[in-house]
Amino acid sequence: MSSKQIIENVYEQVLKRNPGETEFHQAVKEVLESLPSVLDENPEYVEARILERIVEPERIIIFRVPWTNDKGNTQVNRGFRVQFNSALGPYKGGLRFHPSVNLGILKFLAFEQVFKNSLTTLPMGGGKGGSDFDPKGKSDNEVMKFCQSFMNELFRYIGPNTDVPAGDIGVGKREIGYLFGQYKKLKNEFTGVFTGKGINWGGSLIRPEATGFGAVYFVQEMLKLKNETLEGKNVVLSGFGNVAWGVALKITELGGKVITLSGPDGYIYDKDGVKGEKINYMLQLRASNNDRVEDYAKKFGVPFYAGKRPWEVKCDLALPCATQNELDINDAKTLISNGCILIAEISNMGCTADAAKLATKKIMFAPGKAANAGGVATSGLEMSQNSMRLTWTSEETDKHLLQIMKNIHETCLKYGQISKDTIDYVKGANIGGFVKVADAMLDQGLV
Ligand code: NDP
Ligand code: 2IT
Repeated sequence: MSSKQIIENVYEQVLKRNPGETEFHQAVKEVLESLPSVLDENPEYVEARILERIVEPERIIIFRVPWTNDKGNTQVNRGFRVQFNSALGPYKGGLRFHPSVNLGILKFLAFEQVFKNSLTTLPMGGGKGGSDFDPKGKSDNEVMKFCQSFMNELFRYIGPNTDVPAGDIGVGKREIGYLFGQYKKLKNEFTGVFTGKGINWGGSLIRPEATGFGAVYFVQEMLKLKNETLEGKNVVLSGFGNVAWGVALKITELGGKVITLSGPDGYIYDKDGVKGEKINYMLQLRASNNDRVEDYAKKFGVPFYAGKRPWEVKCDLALPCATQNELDINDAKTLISNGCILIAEISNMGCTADAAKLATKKIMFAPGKAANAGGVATSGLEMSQNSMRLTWTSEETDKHLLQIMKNIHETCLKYGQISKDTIDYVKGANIGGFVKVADAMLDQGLV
């Protein structure tokens, strides 16, 4: 059977076994499509059924999360942890609290995480979890109650050598604090079971900034290949959360100008650039739990476009930083015809498959599993510091982060250079991430 046929069969099986999980299908398809040449060169992967095994999570935990709101009413949410692959290390990946969360979304995120974590070269397997809990409008006390109940079940399945969660959409330092506190109480252990912890109780400097900083370092490497820099570039961002904040800081520091931010309500356009106190204000916006970016427009007197996405704004670089499939083929066409030279996914799977393919062909395109790996890489550095029971300076951590992002870029070139001028970063990241996991699975036998 040809490699292409093997891949098609595996994909058919994924569709059959995981009905309705469209985001998971999309993520699997994108990885499988990168692999024909790898299977041709490595028949041992076919023999050992690596593809069939790698698309199947090792374990999924689904649980009830009951809690009481401030009025004393009982609420019930659903909690999840997808422990996808532990060939390279303990399961590692964030928790997402958002009303849109379902099993298919968490499986796509956990699957992506397996290859992303492999690309970092640090010893981490892949996992993801979360809940359909909606933090919007909840009091601190309600968030704490929810987190404690969530941990009352999850604590059985995680640990510093088993599974190490972190943040993602709707889970930041506050939530990690409540989750960690409850874990500590239940286990009577102070260990590095979470990353993204507060700085004075085991967290790493630079972790809050790391996803954004790392992504900008990656973009810098891409631009270097075209003899370009960030200096003077107009950058369109979506989102206004933790990741968008880190990107805005680093782009501004390196001489670029961030001209948009967006939320579920629409986008703001700031022709002078989101800089200085405006970047700090992003943190307030996020912490307000209001889901609104319009407040920025009111505060700084800039235009707000209700119900619209920022991709219609003319720019040099477009960086989706909010959520999956937030930039589609029409957005990509608009960006390209407006002169955009680079799209990098900083949210996980920020672009639809056809948008990513078009951008790879016409301009430069980076997939999330490469571009946003700096967040989890710095989580890996936090784990190292916890194991050694010491802390590194910002400079030291940032230096490691920069080097890791450069290495990931090199890996993408190694496996993704398809002609002198064209690099298929999707292919490069998928193959680079896959081979390490596949080899480790071969070494460890049929488990
Ligand atoms: P935050 O919760 O801090 O911010 C998320 C942003 O995305 C908010 O602006 C949020 O608005 C918006 N958003 C979320 N869901 C939707 C939706 N369905 N429609 C429109 N907007 C939405 O999360 P992060 O900044 O941490 O995460 C942003 C992206 O980066 C995610 O894709 C995440 O997976 C990815 N990522 C995060 C890493 C990290 O370390 N935190 C690491 C690597 C990737 P609102 O919530 O108000 O709807
Ligand atoms: O998508 C991601 O890589 C994250 N949300 C960060 C995961 C982590 O374990 O730091």
